[in-house]
Amino acid sequence: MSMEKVNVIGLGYIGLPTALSLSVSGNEIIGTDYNSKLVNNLQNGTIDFVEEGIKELYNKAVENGIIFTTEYQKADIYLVAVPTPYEKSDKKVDPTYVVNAVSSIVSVCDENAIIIIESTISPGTIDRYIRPIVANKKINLVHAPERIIPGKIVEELKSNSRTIGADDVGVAERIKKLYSSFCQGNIVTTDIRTAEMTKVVENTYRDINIAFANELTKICRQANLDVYEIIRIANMHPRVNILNPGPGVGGHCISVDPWFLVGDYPGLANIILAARKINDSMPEFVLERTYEIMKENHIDDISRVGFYGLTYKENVDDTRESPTLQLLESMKKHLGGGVKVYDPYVKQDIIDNQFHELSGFLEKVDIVVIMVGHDEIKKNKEKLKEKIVFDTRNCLNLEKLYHL
Ligand code: SAJ
Repeated sequence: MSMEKVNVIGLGYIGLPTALSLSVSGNEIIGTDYNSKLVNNLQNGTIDFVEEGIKELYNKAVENGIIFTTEYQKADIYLVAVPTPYEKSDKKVDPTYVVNAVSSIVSVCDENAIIIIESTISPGTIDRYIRPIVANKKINLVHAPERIIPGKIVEELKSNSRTIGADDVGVAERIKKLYSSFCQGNIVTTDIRTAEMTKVVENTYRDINIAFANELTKICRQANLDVYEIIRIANMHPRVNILNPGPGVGGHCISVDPWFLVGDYPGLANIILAARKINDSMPEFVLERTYEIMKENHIDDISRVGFYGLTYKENVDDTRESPTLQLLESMKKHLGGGVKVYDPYVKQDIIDNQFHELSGFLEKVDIVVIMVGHDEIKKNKEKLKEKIVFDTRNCLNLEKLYHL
């Protein structure tokens, strides 16, 4: 196996596990991040996020000599995994971090270096923003978007198949070899624009399919039918696979990437836009349904309503764009507030009336709205026996439950 010297830029939830995996499989790895606190923590053995198996991977990588620093280093290959935020107002990708990373790389690297962009970017970003930076140098560009799912990152890094887009076939083959040092899935090589588009298409596909399940939920509510029973039966058809309805779509991928297509192809991206709107309407739907349940049970004190879960999905600590935060935002718009909220994964106070302990939270409320199906609540479901429970995730098997 050929060993490569790689400088990984951005040590977040994609960059760090990728750097560790590359190091464990025998490559010479320098991990760079401009956040000196994060780098300091990594130098001292502390990882800033929760992921199964990451600590073991970290320990092995340290044994293999991985280095963490705030500086860009001379290397043969650079792997950029910095965030790509999007502008809330116009839903366009903000490539500033990627652009800055590539500019910094260009100032330290030699000719013939390879720069891999792993960050999700909107289709066309490399042509528009990255090529101009490297234009005068002999530098090879690659786009190798990731597919790992938070909660199963370490496992999926190994087993997922992946895409490598490059201008040059030789470069693509070399990078394929690099990834196959830890990745056992199929590695497909293609051109850069195709790789960019494929990544965004994958997340858009999922958004549309979740939106379908959510729209069915609204229809079934009006028709007074059980959506879960309908999905269960429909999915017995060999070519039907409907996803799970829920309180909305959060996270930094599925709720963001489809907007890139809407922004760049207005008028063409119709089903994509409709899906986005349906998924974004779900927190409000949860609120309306909560209000109905309050009325039905003659409860009019909003402070007796508790929302369980603040993260965007189960068993992770990431709250970005989470349905619960969207819901609280929408309550604020209507001058409402006062509900109680608890999440076992969110240790800091990020909102009003936030609890940090399950029993204390349950004591203070009569209605519990399950927004996230963390294992914690599944294990403690007997504690909900005396409560009115609205399970938006259909994750609890209790005798009396309200559903979406
Ligand atoms: N959700 C539902 N119903 C479902 C499935 C999910 O309501 O049936 C909700 C979740 O609760 C969550 C949101 O959708 O709020 C997104 O969660 P997710 O677990 O489906 O996906 P992410 O955002 O954590 O990760 C996605 C993955 N992409 C796809 O599955 C196509 C992952 O593989 C990507 O690497 C990641 O985006 C990314 O970084 O792009």
